Amino acid sequence: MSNLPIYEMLAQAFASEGVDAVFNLMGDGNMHWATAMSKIDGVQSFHARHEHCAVGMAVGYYSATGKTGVASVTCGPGVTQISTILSTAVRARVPLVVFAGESPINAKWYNQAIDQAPLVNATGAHYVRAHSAKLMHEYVREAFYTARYERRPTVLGVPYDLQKITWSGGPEYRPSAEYIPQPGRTLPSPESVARLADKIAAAKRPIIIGGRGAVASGAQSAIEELAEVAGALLATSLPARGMFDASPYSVGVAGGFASAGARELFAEADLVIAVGSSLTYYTVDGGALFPKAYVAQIDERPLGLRDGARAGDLFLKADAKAGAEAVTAQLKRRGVKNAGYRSKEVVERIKNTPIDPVEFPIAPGTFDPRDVIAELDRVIPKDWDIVSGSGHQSYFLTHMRGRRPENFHAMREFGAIGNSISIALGIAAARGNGKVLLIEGDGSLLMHIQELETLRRHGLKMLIVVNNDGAYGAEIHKLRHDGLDDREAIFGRPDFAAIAKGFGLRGADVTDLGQLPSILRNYEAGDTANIWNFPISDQVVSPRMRRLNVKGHGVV
Ligand SMILES: Cc1ncc(C[n+]2csc(CCOP(=O)(O)OP(=O)(O)O)c2C)c(N)n1
Ligand SMILES: [Mg+2]
Repeated sequence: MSNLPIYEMLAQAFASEGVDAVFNLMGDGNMHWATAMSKIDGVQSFHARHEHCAVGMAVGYYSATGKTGVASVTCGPGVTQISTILSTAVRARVPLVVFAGESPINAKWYNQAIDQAPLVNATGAHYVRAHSAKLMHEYVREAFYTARYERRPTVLGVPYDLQKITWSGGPEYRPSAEYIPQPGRTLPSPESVARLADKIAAAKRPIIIGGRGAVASGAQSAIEELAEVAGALLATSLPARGMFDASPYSVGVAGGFASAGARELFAEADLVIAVGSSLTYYTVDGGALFPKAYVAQIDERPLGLRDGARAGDLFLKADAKAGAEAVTAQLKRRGVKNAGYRSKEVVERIKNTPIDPVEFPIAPGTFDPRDVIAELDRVIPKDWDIVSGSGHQSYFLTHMRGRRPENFHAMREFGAIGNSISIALGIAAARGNGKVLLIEGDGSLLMHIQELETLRRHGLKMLIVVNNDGAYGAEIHKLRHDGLDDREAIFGRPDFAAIAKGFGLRGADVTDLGQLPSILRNYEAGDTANIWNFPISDQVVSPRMRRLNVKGHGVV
């Protein structure tokens, strides 16, 4: 290993961590390392047009593959650019390692020098200052260990003059996997199982919410069996959306985005069991979703206080699958088999209650976004990945049915717009099958429209649907409600078909929803990304927005 420059050795250490894709934007601080990475067999290199998006692509890559996302940026301005996406990744608990240059450690003055660690730490991410040439292996291992074991984004900062000195050699790199404990599934204590079984035996209207932890643990059928014995309805958090879509007892997504029918059923629930879901502010709709319910959690790391609120009354510390199985076994031993909340009448209610019954006037030449989503849901095959954009329009796509949670991507916990194009690009890079659909707002897409060039240059194929209301919809609906002039948030509907063409992609202006099957065939037959522009009404206000407006404040 000797005679290697440190950047080369660092690239090899990253490869030893199993890295097979890197998302970069180069500068002095990372270009040597990025070039060395690109020469390693089996590593694919991508280059974005904004650092935020390089990291966003790495986040998407993780979301599609479950592998640690890896990005690289230069020092100073390269690092200041990524604070929003780091915050987003921290909230979504994404295992992510960002290789960042630092300004030269031996320079007395350097124009791009800033103290990077506090900036990164302010986002909640971990910062590794790699300032000793001797300890470089330890630094890389710490970065991957923290990212993977703690699911915490980590930035590895290496002064770029240090990167160029010769690695003095040392023992072979030992990857983080050798250090990460593998204790197996956590089993619940018998007392906690008995307590929950008591509650279930007495419950008349239980609902189980499955979250990301349930997806990761492969708990779907264990939860479905528990729900059957308990007579429980099924729901999911937003990130686990789709897990129980095949069940007639599934009410879909819990939380602020829940359908009208789901809200009615949750309002009467007397027991809610969260399995592998930490019951965020979003999932419980700020406490408004199930006010009457006793709340139990089955989780590896149960939280009593979540997002400022009490998150449960009873806690089973357990892996989602093992916990659900233990409770089911206990109920069976006791001979419990409840009808609970399950009846023909409830199945009919779930089937027949519209997602949102409220009607709005739709101006000629515009669509009701609910019709756009319903038609997309019908036409887009169920095995595609769906990426949620942001803004007001993101409510509607939540109600697409029949897609696995592994194929649904919503990293929205930080509430930032503009992230989804790069997340979708990372997913498209991982899948390489053209079956990725991003559904985005016009304002959010324009925030990082430059990435259409990345899409084109790397020959990635995906479909972008723009719900184009010609405005910052989230803002106009709030301004209108508060009786203010909405014009400051209205920009007119951008011509996304022309924008797509300008970037060498293909675009379509949808004027009739009947066009979808044929434009989908065109997309499938071609080899470039497509943007479909849907002029949507700015009069349709989502139920979530209507409730936020009534409250006068809330989490977007
Ligand atoms: C980075 C960032 N800037 C500003 C906001 C405030 N904001 C929330 S939603 C929104 C409008 C987004 O517009 P668009 O993508 O067109 O979606 P729409 O609300 O119109 O459906 C804005 C500006 C934010 N959440 N994040
Ligand atoms: Mg908009």
